[in-house]
Amino acid sequence: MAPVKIEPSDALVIVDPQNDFLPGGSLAVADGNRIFEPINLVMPLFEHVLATRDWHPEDHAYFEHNGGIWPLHCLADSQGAEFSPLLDTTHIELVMSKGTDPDTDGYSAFAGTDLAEQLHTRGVKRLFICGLATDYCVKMTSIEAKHYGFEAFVLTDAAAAVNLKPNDEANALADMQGHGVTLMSTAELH
Ligand code: VGL
Ligand code: ZN
Repeated sequence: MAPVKIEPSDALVIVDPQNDFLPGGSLAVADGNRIFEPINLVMPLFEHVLATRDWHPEDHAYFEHNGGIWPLHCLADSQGAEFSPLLDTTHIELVMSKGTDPDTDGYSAFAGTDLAEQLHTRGVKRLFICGLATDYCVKMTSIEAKHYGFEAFVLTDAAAAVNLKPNDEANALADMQGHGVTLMSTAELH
């Protein structure tokens, strides 16, 4: 696609750049660490930088020990829920916790949070979404962003997938495009 010029009404949204989703973590994305170089590089270009964090209670319904599909991860206040030391946090103006309700999956950063309101208050119109994981929280956040009236772009070099099944990433990318989300690389941002 053509280069995209970053405007003051744009926001970078970094989804769940947390230890548990990275090598050594309990729900590790194999190549997750590759996202940090492009993220740290583009962060200073944005007027608004927000991050989300998966922030679960131990009784969350989707944990394996409660009959769900996920190993225990991102327990609120645990080391695994901390941001990766590879992330430059100096430009982040707001951190949203999500997944705090034990009965909803909380994949979308808009689920159970006031993210839409926070963005509207700041006059934000377009979201450039990156982080972890492409096939869950990045996907659901970008699709829901459209529902809330934002233009949504996913920075594919700055996002990585869990890939429980080998095609999950490709399917997620197609799904996002089908919902009007634009896929692009950080190299196309100016
Ligand atoms: C996520 C699975 C479970 C994510 C969070 O951040 O994409 N995936 N919880
Ligand atoms: Zn989670």
